[in-house]
Amino acid sequence: MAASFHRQFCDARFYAILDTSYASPEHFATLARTVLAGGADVVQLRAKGATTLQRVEWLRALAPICAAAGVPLICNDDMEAALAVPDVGLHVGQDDLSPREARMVLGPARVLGLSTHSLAQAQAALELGEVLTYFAVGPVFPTATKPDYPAVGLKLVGAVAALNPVHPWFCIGGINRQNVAQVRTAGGRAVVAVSEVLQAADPAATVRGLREAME
Ligand code: 3NM
Repeated sequence: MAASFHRQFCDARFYAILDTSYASPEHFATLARTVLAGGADVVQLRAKGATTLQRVEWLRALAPICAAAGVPLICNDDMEAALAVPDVGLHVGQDDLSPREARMVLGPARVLGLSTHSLAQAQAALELGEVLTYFAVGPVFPTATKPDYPAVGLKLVGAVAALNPVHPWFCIGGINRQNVAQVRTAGGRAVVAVSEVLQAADPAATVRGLREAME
């Protein structure tokens, strides 16, 4: 399933998230172009508290920009919004729709990602095989973007790397230009960063720096 994305996600080093907690949706199109110019390999829309209708509107604006760059566009935690826009993938958390249910509804062709927060959850993700396109591991460091989740630390990054996951996987949570090298050294292969990029004076250069640190 979604096999056509496997290689692309394996090659991905930086996954950008456009998050309404840090940026106004009116700036999303410009921001998408900026993070793509910096080399973002994946773009996600994360709009907690927005309506499906709003997410669909924002996804529709982002879709042609991401498509022109050949970069997958993912919607966080809203199946209905994802399905409303051609080729948009879905990211689910542990408390959302189960990955198997999500895959059944989403169909075989679209990207499906899952958040994991422990070794057991990462192992369970691996057992999902082709149901999943990728998974994320975090929060690696404490983060104001997901304040209710305790940091899992670099030790979990090392433990997941030791599993030799067949799925592409991303480290997320509190990752910045200062600590990204530690993520790489611990065995991380690709990263996601939200606040570091969206609060940067130069988001494109920040993406470039984070991406290069993972190459
Ligand atoms: N998911 P920042 S951590 C959205 O562990 C999100 O699943 C996480 O934002 C997880 O780069 C996180 O600003 C926050 O820390 C990432």
